[in-house]
Amino acid sequence: VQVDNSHDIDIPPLSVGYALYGGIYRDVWIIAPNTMHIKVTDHASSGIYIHTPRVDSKFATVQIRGNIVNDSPQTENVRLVNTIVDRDDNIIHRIESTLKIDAWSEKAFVQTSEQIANPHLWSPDDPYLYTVYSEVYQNSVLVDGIKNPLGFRWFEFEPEHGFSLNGKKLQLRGTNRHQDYQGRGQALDNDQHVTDLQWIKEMGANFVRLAHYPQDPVVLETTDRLGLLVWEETPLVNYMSTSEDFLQNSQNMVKEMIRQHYNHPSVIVWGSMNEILLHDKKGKRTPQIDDKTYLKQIHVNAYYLDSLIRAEDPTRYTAMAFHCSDDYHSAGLDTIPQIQAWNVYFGWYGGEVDQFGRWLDRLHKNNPGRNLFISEYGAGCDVRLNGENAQRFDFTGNWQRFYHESYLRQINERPYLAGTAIWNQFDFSQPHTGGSIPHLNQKGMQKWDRKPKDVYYLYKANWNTEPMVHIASHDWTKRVFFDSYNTRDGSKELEKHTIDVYSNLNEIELFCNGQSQGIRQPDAIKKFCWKIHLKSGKNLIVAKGSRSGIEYSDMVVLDLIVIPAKLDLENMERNEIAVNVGYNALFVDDNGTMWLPDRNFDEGSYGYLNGTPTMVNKDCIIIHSGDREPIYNYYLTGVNKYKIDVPDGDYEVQLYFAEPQDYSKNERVFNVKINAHQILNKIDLAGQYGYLKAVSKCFRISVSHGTGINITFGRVIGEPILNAIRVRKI
Ligand code: GCB
Repeated sequence: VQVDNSHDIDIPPLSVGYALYGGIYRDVWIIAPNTMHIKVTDHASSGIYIHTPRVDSKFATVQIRGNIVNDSPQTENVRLVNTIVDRDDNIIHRIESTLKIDAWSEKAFVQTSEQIANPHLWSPDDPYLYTVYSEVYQNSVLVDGIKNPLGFRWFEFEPEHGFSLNGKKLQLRGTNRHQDYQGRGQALDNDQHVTDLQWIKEMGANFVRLAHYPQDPVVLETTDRLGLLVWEETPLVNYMSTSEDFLQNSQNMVKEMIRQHYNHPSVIVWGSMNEILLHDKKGKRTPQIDDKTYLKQIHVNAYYLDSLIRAEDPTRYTAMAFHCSDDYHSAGLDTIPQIQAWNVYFGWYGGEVDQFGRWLDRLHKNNPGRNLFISEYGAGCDVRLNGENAQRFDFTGNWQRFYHESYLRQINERPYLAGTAIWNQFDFSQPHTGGSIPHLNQKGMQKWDRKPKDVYYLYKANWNTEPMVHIASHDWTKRVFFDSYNTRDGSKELEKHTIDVYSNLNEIELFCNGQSQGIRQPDAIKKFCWKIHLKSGKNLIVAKGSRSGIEYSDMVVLDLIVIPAKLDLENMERNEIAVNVGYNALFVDDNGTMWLPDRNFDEGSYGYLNGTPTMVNKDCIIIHSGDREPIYNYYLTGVNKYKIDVPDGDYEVQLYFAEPQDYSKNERVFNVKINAHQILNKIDLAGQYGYLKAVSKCFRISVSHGTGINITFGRVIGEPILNAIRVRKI
């Protein structure tokens, strides 16, 4: 068996935002059937299609379709037996028929059961599965057989009231899943697929979107078994080719997906494309597509694919996921699928988090009679970054939590919404993306190695009813406190630190170093908040609550690093201070170096006297940054003076730079002085080192007469910049 994944303009996907590793990474089976067998060549399906023409809580009927193939030179008679058994292997119903099949040919069959009384319904809370054994007998000898899952359930999407399952409203609370694992790429073991879905179930989700491609058979087996409703989709992402071959390949993918996974009761939605208007027909990312001919062809293709899904499987719903662009409306794509779904990132790529609800209400108002769904929302988080003053796109855990807390509130307030899906359950590899860890999409609830981030427990507290308590600071164990805050107003009162707890208990008591910090009740999203004092060094934080007389608790040790009002590096870890210039949060790198947040200069401490904190373009990847990408992601631009008030003595000063603009020689040139010494003369980062190259320069200096370290920047051409600084006492 060979595969070839070279780029082909006629095969989707043409462009994606995730790693497509290629190769054979799933199980490959060689099937050697008897001459009389259930058809094995129908788009790799099981050859048997099961559905339930009628289901309610009292009765159900089952219809079983398929084809039997006679690969022999004689006409043969066969007996076809379909047996439905319950979870305990009790036979519930048996349907038998005989078929006469000509030599070298196949015969289609349809069997319909009688009414089955009191079917045990399938649902996320009670994913009860029956099994259908399909057997072919020739002269009473069993010659072929296969088993398929069967679940009794019915469901509906309704524009004003959302989704209902088995006659009851059910808000679809979901997430998205990519099959990508640290160190494995896409070549996951079955166990890893199963564990992924267990994590999702444990979080309390009842829905998963398998974005952006059909997934391993074990994934669907597991969603059936665990009770996770599924949206599966074909990989038409970002743009399309308008050729006839492309359409045919896309249609073939639709058939393969539906026929292979038709029998899984967990599947409720088939998607055919994702953000198909993100790029123009040449594959260039564009804010808007004006090409009318191209859009017209896309419309035709979208219509064909959606109609094909409806024809292949009228029992499920069709969907398409769009990005926030009016192009979908002007191209008429938004009215094609039965579910109009949107990928929404207000508060991440741009805008404010609370725009989400307002935007959604407008969409709802302008689309009466349409089923609306949020197929993606998310924010990136690198657990090495944290701080009280989180900002959009800073990759801190705090911003990711703030973003999801706000979205969850807004979602809960909109019952017309059928459902939502977090982007993404797990961090995943994404070539060419920037951010604090390049090539990694960090919007996961869990890291690439599956370790849950604090935000995972926000959803668990809200969606899983099993009692739990989580202090939302397991990823934020190092806190920074500037002692200068005390001296400013003369008080010795330490700044207070935020402690948030996610829990589904009615009340929680928090303890810091054995002392109660008070009992709190939850807000609407099951969050409990405290502002407390921490002492310098280690602090034991315990949160406790109870339900039905049983106590539940969580604990974490927080390490408070106090930056003295008067800097004296001899009192600091490793005798050094490192500052992530232009950045708002703390970054602890793999060597344990703590890159402090930047600040305006305070007498006796450190900081900038001027300059503007700036972020590099989100797609930029810094070359030679090692594990220290975060120190190059932000910088001060237009800086003239940076000051670090250390006592007299000898110091090693290291300055870090990376040219953030695609400049060539002589577009940004500056001088740098430390105290009276010119240490860099006409440095030209782009000209000497190149665009986005990590550069660091180290100097030894002596400080005397109480001047501290004064770094001054002299502009020759353009604005001087600085990315980070590290000072060590020697
Ligand atoms: C999207 C895409 C998804 C990306 C995600 C992101 O809208 O559908 O494939 O990974 O945004 O993280 O930007």
